[in-house]
Amino acid sequence: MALLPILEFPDPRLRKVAVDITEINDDIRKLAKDMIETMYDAPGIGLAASQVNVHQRLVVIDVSDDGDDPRVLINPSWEPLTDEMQNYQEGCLSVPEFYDDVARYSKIKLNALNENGETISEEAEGLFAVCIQHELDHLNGKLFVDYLSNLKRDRIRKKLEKKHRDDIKEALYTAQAKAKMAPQP
Ligand code: GNR
Ligand code: NI
Repeated sequence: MALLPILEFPDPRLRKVAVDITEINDDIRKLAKDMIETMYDAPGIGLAASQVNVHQRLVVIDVSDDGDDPRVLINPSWEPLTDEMQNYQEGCLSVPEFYDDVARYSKIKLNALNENGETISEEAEGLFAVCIQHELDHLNGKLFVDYLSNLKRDRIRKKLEKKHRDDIKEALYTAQAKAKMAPQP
C-alpha cells in the first residue's frame, strides 16, 4: 500500500507520451493497486500512470456511486460511436481546484486489457465515457486545459505556479522549524 505523488500542471513531465505495456506482471499489478489507492485518497474518479510520473499506458477508473468498482485499463484505446458530443464540467487531479466545460463524444467503444491480461471491449456513455477520454488524453500528454482558451489556460498556469512557489516556501519553513526544535547534539 502506497500513496503516489501526483504531478501538477504545468509540469513538463505531464506532456510525455506513454508507451505500451508489453508484459502484465506483478510490478504492473502493484502499480495499479497503488494508483487505485492514490485515486481514492485524492479523491478522484480516474488516474492515469502519467500523472504519477510512470509513462506507461495504464489507467484506473471508478465512476461508481459508492466508489467500490475500480477498473484497471491497460493499453486502452477508444473510438467514437456517434458524432454527438456532451459537455461536462471537468476537473483534474493534476490541475487542482480548476473546473471547466469540455466537449467529449457521448458514446464510445473502449478496448483494453485488465490486470489479468483479459480483453475488455465495451461501449461507454455518460461519465464513464468522459473519464475514458480524459484519461487517454493523459497517456498522450494532453490535459483538459488544452481545450480551453489560451487566456484561461494561462490564468490557471499562473495561479498554479504561484501555489507551487508557496508550497515550497511552506515546506522550507516547516523543515527549519522542525530542525530548531530538535535536541542539540
Ligand atoms: O476526479 C476526476 N474527476 C473528473 C471529473 C470530470 C471529468 C474528468 C474527471 S477525471 C478526474 C481525475 C483525474 O484527473 N484523472 O486524470
Ligand atoms: Ni486528469
